[in-house]
Amino acid sequence: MYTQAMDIPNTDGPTAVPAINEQAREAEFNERAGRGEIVEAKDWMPEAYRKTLVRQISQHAHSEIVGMLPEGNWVTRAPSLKRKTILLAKIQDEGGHGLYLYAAAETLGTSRDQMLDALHTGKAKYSSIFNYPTLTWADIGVIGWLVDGAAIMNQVPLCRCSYGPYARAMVRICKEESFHQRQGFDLLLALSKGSEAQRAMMQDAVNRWWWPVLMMFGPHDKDSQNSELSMKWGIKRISNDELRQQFVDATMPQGELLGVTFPDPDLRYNEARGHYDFGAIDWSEFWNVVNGHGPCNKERLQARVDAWEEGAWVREAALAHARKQAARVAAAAA
Ligand code: FAQ
Repeated sequence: MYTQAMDIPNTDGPTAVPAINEQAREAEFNERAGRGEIVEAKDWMPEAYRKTLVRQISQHAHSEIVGMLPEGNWVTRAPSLKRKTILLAKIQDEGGHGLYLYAAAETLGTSRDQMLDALHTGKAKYSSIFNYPTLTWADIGVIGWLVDGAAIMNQVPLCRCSYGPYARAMVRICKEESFHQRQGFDLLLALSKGSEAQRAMMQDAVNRWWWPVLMMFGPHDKDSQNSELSMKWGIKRISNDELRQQFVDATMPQGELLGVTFPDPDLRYNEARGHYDFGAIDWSEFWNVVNGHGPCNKERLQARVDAWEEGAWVREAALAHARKQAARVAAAAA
């Protein structure tokens, strides 16, 4: 906990005591973060730490709820009742992840309305991956296997993030993501044992999703403007490039089991490095998508705005109900 050694006197009143030098307070914070101590919502924290956490957690929350849309596209067309129930459960989990994350960001003093407004007005980012279309049923398997697989790789270290509410939310999220990854792999395993057309559909989906999935980890470390501070504060524990490499290494044997190839002629095991080498990522595509010009950006944002507007009556009804309940409790107490 960060508060004990930092009992800062109240400086608001007439008996105000001069605040401890900001720099010294920040230095102490940095030292504690460096030791791996956990920061809680009411602890003192530098404004920049609070700001970057709100930035990352709210973007993460937006990614979860926007991420429901590409898969939602296939609920009515799942090939069996079993696959439909699995898909529904997965999509609901993603909605739940968004809620845990919005709640974690709210502990930093930002309201859910503010965060959603930033999403709806296009000011907030969400993961680039959800701006690609789901064209076939195999895309649902590939999202589970590769997109959730990449998400787990990135999110397991976040369970050790220095900010307690975020780290605790991530523990549960990672458990559920693990089910998501397995259901995707299981779906693809079924396709791999199917007809020639089903195997071709799976290969086509891998070809389309592979590069966008590698982009999920963010820009190269040298171009990652937030990494230095996030690593110093223990928000990020492993860099974008290291996580991307871990993901490629873990995925290759799984691809072999499914009998798929990857659309990268430079992808091969490098004995000397003990890792897979892979080709250059097209960063112009990445920034194009991040800046709102991907294949589905407009459609995704519009779907969220429509859901918000069409759900207004539910929020109003819930608030009216809460007010009525509160009035009843107050009347009973009187
Ligand atoms: N898309 O300086 P860095 C999921 C932005 S959840 C869009 O390296 P940072 C589950 C970045 O924000 C997937 N923007 O940034 C699921 C920054 O801009 P800013 C989401 C991106 O924060 C599965 C700028 O580029 N996961 O998949 C992306 O240190 C299936 C420079 O980048 C998380 O959010 C991108 N891919 O590292 C749901 C995990 N990459 O903010 C449904 C938490 C970078 O300065 C279905 N987030 N940018 O304006 C993180 O770990 C980090 O924020 C990174 C980026 C690693 C994403």
